[in-house]
Amino acid sequence: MAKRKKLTGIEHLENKRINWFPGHMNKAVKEIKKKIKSVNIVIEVRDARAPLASGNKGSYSDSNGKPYLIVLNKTNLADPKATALWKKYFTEKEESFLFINALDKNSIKTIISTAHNILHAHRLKSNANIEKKDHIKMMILGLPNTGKSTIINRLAGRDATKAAATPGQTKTQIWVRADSNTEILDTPGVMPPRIDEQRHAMWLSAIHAIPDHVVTPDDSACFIIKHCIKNKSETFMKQYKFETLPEDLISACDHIGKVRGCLIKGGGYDYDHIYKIVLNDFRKGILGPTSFEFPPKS
Ligand SMILES: Nc1nc2c(ncn2[C@@H]2O[C@H](COP(=O)(O)OP(=O)(O)OP(=O)(O)O)[C@@H](O)[C@H]2O)c(=O)[nH]1
Ligand SMILES: [Mg+2]
Repeated sequence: MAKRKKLTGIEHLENKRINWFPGHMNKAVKEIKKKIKSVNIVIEVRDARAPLASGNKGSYSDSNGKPYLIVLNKTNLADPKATALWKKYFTEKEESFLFINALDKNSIKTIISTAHNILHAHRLKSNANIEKKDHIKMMILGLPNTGKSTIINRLAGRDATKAAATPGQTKTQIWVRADSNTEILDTPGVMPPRIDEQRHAMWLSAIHAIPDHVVTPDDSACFIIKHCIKNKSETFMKQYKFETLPEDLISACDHIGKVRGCLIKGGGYDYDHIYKIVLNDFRKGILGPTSFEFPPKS
């Protein structure tokens, strides 16, 4: 039997150091730490496709004992099997968590009631007779593009804070009244100061928490294609009309170029165009629900 060809073209990524922590994030962290004292509960929004890699709890360690709720957003883009495992994981870790899809009305409703319940349980620890607090102030924080502002707008029922598909939309903190009893502070997305594992950087780039210019669209798109091939993704094959699973990255790119008509004058394929198509399709969920990260075994 012929030996299977090795995927070529992106091995260099294994050794590539990717970090993105521009100056404004440093400022954002300082402002978060200042304001955290005046809120009742902190909500950290993560991406359900990478529940630990898209977390940044360590950067806000000054949240000194504030009730903390982890909201894992974009479940509609994540692999449901992985999400089920993650639910078990967070339950075992005794973390307060919610898996949601901010674009779904029913899913979003649970955030405010859960936050009220967590806060009440927290207050009961210091006073068993304390009454439930009517009016609460919540702070929403997390990595860029995880859906913080979208969640706030959906909870408020209006476009109170800017939300869009590229990371770094929210530049300054903004208070939004979601209902008569709930005020929410939107904050700019903040990356962890260091990304130790470079595959995490690739995941964060694929889900667009890191802007394309940092990792480059070429590397991100190639990473996604390689991931789809490795996982024998049928949705990927169907989307780009592959009859059999491509053997390597280059033949996969050429095939996508052919079926999508990404040709350049004089022959050959327009790879920039191919990468753009793959990135857009992946981020819209067209290449199927994908989870990059699974709970650690131990
Ligand atoms: N598919 C899907 N898309 C979502 C969901 N939540 C948010 N989005 C999209 O994700 C993109 C980013 O949303 P934002 O709300 O601006 O994200 P953010 O966390 O405020 O981003 P920064 O302000 O840059 O830190 C937008 O295009 C939203 O429509 C979700 O649950 N599912
Ligand atoms: Mg925002």
